[in-house]
Amino acid sequence: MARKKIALIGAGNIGGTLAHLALLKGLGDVVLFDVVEDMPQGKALDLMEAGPIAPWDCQIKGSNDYADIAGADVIIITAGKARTPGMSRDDLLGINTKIMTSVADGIKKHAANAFVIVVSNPLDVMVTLCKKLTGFPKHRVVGMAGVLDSARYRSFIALELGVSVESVQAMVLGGHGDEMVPVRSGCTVGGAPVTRFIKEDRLAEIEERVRKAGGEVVALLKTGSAFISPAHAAIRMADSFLNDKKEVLPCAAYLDGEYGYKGFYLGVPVRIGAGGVEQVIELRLTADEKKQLEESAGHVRQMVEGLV
Ligand code: TXD
Repeated sequence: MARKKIALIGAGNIGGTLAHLALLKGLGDVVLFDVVEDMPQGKALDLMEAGPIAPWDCQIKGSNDYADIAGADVIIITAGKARTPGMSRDDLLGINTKIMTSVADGIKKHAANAFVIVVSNPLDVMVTLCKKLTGFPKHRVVGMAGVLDSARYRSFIALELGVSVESVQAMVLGGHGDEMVPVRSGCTVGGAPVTRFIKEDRLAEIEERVRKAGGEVVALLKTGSAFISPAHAAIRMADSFLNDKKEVLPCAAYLDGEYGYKGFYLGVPVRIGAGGVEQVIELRLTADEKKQLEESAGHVRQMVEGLV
């Protein structure tokens, strides 16, 4: 069976890490695209030369020509500016809107049947813009945020309790911003509710750290934002699509009435398989979680109003 084809639009910190992970997991052949001349070709050559050692046989090509993404099964978009200290994700709106416009044009022309995972910030706006500009159906355009935010929630709970991260299940819904919604009522440790192990006020502190976790990394790195964990998150989504795993993952998905919202993207649990976003899963939320989700949805709606 011919190998799948993965096109990475943006060969920066996350893009380069995505290429590495895709090859390590044998997900398919990789095209690493960027507008910067030669840089993707250099990263691709370095990765190719790791093949005999790793080992992997999937091919990787660096490119500055959209024609090279032709026939891609999945596209992961990280093209755009990243935050530096003092910036909010929303501060990236202007420049990254211009970048997304050029990216959407390229993928529409050369890979019109691909499943598209958007990573660029401000995520909820960029994924909305990508769908609008490509005209792709809602099941083939999704945003990566909730898998990362939920992993942060799980990491901090596991750290607090000294347990394996694999024993902690949790989801973060809503927009990828300070209003994101850690779903405490669904957070479990070894299958038991987290509230059996951690007091409410301490849980609130941990959840606030989750909301600000991106900024915490930016403040420490000083020259950019997190890139290894976002890459793992996007690859998890691509893997579920390419291998029809039907994982239920929190992602920015287009809502058509689910959770009472319609016509824009919001972080909700979805089933990802060969059909892309195959289903939006509606969780039963507490009254407080519903209120938080409403506030988050309000911020996203405000950001996406007036988009093309
Ligand atoms: O959870 C999430 N969704 C977020 C997303 C988690 C972390 C980072 N988040 C955002 O991803 C971040 O705020 C940025 O908007 C993107 C990419 O972050 P990364 O850290 O990879 O940024 P880099 O290293 O600056 O890489 C961006 C690349 C860079 O090589 C540019 O040359 C390229 O994007 N770029 C373009 N590629 C294609 N086409 C165009 N027009 C273009 N413009 C810049």
